Order: sequence, then C-alpha cells, then structure tokens
Amino acid sequence: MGESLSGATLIHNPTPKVENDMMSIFDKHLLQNISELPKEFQWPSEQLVETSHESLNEPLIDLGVMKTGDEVAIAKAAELVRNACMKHGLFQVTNHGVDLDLTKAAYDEMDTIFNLPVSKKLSAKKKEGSQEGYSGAHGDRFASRLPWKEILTFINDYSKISDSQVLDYFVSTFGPEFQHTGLVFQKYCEAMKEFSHTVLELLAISLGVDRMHYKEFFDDGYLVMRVNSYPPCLDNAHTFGTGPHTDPTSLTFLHQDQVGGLEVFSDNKWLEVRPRPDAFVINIGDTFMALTNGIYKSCMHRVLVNKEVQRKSMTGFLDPRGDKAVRAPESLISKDTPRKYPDFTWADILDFTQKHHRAEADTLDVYFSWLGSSKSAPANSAPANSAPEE
Ligand SMILES: O=C(O)CCC(=O)C(=O)O
Ligand SMILES: [Fe+2]
Repeated sequence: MGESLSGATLIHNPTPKVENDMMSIFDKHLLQNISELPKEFQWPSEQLVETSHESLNEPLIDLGVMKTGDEVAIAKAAELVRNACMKHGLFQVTNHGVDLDLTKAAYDEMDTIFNLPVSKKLSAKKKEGSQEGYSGAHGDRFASRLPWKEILTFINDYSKISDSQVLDYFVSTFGPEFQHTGLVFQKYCEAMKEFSHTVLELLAISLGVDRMHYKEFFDDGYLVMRVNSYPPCLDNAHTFGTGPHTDPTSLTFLHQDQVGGLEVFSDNKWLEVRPRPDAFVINIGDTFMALTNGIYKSCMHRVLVNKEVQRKSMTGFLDPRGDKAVRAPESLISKDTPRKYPDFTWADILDFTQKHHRAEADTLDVYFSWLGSSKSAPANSAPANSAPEE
C-alpha cells in the first residue's frame, strides 16, 4: 500500500509492554531536563529518517466557497482536494467556520490540563477498553519506541442526544472546577462537527459521488477529540512526538500551533506541513481510504519533537458508528475498478489495533490477512499491541 518508506521499514511486532514502570508516568519537568534519552523513547535508526527540510506543497482550500454556491469555484477546490488526496492524502483549509478565539481558548485549556500535577492527570488515566482519558507517552501500553508526548482524549458521539457530553466528561473526570474547560472543548467539538460536514461534502464532490453520501454515512458517527502536548526534548534527534504512521480512523481534522514538526511522507521524502494559525489540516485515514475504494491515500505522517519549545496540537478523528459496514459507494466500483476491500466495521478495526496490531502502517492489509489466516492467532508474533495514535 502506498509509497515505500526507503530505509524506514515499519515494524509491526514491537516489544510488548510487560509491566508498569516509570515510563507510564510522563513527568515532563523531569524528562525535558535530562540529557540522556531513556531507552524506551529511543527509536531505531531505520525509522529515524532525516527530514528533507522542505515543505509539502499541499493545497490551501478556501472552504468558504462551499457556502457561496459558486459551482465553478467549488469544482476548482474539489479538483485540488482530489489531486492532493490521490498523491499523499493531506490538504489544509481556511474559512472553516471554527472561530479563532475558540481555538485559542482551547489551547489555553490544554495548559490547564497538562499543567496539572502528575497525580491529578493520572487520576484521569485512560482505562483498558476505553478510548477516553489521559495518557503519557503510552508508557502503560508499550515498552519501547514511546512517543514523546502526553495526550488527553474525549469523545463527542453524534448519535447521542445530550449536547453536554464533553462538558460532562470534564466535570466528572476532573471535578466541578473544570466546568469552563469542559465548556470550551464542548463548543470546540460542536464547531468541528459543523466544519466536518462541509469537508465531507467537498470530498464527495471531489470523488464524483452523491454530494451528501459521506455526510449521511457519518451522521451517527463520532468524533474522537485528542489534545496533544509535546514537551521539548534535549535529544530530539532520537525520538518522535508521534512516529511514522497512517491514522486508522476515517478523517483527521488537525490544528497545530506555530512550532512546526508535522511531516508527511511524499515523493520518497519527509516534508514539513507548514503551520498556519487560520487553517486546519485535513488528512485521510485508513478507513476513509477504504470508503473511496482506495482512490484516496491514507496519509503517512509523523511528528518531530522540538529541542527548545513545547509543541501543541489538537486532533479530531472522525469515525463511523462502530457496527456500520464500511463499504465504498457503488458509483466508485466498475469493471476496471473492482471492489478493493471486503466490508468491515470500524469497531473491528479499532479492536484489532487495540489487541493485535500497533497501527503504524498497512493496518487494513494486515487486518485482512489476519482475518484470512486464523482469527485466533495474533496478526504478528508479538502479543497484543495497539496504536500510538488510537
Ligand atoms: O500532533 C500532530 O500534529 C499530529 C498527531 C497525530 O498524527 C496523531 O495523533 O495521529
Ligand atoms: Fe496521525
């Protein structure tokens, strides 16, 4: 699947986590001041492929055209999206309708969370089987190639009537004094929902399928919202904030601060995705790739850590309802372009990435061959692993 990662073979069977140790506690004050990188954070040299120091030439789409009804401008935007998604799977959008002040407020609330004492953050720790919660470097799940970051994940389920689910999460997890934080993220998620509908419409147009097809498909889906903090690292050349991977999810709506570090693998090199305060990065994930019958490419990306400054980003991962069949629309199937993937459900892929496969690349291919072999055996020789991303 996709371009080959020359010199950067992706490893599917990393050392599984055996027991809890110090690394399950990501104490940024301690870690960012030590000159010797703990071995758990060291990545193998074949994966530490140098950046090209060049920028990706992804299109910057003015999403405002979707509201104007100017079909010529919409067709032009759709063509740019199509070319980018066929090549590397990423584009940026402006005029997305997410208020800049709200985005800034969300970044401030990230500080509120990540500056909490370690013990308070650990009280919100992600529990097995749940997608929500705090996690430091995934140290509770893996023993090696840990990402240099701490994250908080919460869910906005589109099928739930409640319009305060994110607020409720913050208050019940951190306490009533986190009402404001919860409200900010609740509003942010609602803005993301609106915005994702417009993007889904543009993607449908770009593929020549019914304009409402993907919007309707994701109507009862959910948004996995994740805030990421990457503290500075003195030995940043030997680790990653997020290692090379494709997102197993459908679409990723990402906002990054001005520090930089997000890179995409395209034309056989790692290219920087320039930070733009007024833009969101959209990238295609494995599940959406299947929904396009493989026409659009799941974006291979990674995050470098900065030596001096903290980097922050916010990622919204869009997922369909867990039990819905993931199946490309008939209009994308023909004699020349037969169906490329058997039907599957997002719940199955998610479970697979939690129990059998560290989702870095080729998740769908590995999943289908695992299904085809023996479902009772792990996909690789290692016991359960899961994604750095999911
Ligand atoms: O922080 C970023 O810019 C991207 C993070 C990412 O790729 C992920 O969480 O899947
Ligand atoms: Fe990602």
